Amino acid sequence: MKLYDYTRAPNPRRVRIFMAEKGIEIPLEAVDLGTEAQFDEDFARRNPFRTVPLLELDDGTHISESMAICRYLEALNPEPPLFGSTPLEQARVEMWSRRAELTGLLHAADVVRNSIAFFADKSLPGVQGGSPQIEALIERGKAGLDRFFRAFDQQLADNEFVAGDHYSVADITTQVTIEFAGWRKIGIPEECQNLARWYQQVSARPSAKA
Ligand SMILES: N[C@@H](CCC(=O)N[C@@H](CS)C(=O)NCC(=O)O)C(=O)O
Repeated sequence: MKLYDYTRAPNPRRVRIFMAEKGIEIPLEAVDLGTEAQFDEDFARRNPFRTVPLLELDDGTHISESMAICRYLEALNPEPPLFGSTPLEQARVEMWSRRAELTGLLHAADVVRNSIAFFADKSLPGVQGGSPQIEALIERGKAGLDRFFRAFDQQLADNEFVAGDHYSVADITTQVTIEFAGWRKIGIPEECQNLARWYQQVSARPSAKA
């Protein structure tokens, strides 16, 4: 097995944190997004969506999409369960995981990809040129992130972790979203003390170094 990775990018980091939490080691191969290596023919053949992370199995099968990779690894290494144990826990993890991705990570991506010069004309991941930046998405992304911070802060007022009593993939996506928003100096609002407490806690886990 091999994981195509790029250290600075948020999505591969989700998988590396997941692996660290499970104690799984998989050889990493860097795909340098800085030099647009994702568009090289060799990589594009492996993943026509031209994004990382990408998991390559020993028989040549490829799995992309961070959460699909994590689900595969969870099935092979069930302990500790990071997608929930009981049916209710699993539903809660899925709910908060999707909320983190749809109302957090994607807004952070809108802000970053529509404001940094490096992404001019490639504001969409995996698309080489022809996707110009849209300024209005920066403001919409910031407003979305503000709602995300406040909603997750409220959830964390009564819960130790994002999906309830146990650490899960929902925590991983939330953590990476906060880091990604930080690229544009957007931080947790002062009044979101529960979120700040939780962020400090997950950042102190050994997996945060992944
Ligand atoms: N939904 C995908 C998103 C993958 C993605 O967008 N990856 C980024 C790095 S964080 C990428 O490969 N970007 C390629 C590009 O910028 O062209 C996942 O969860 O894996």
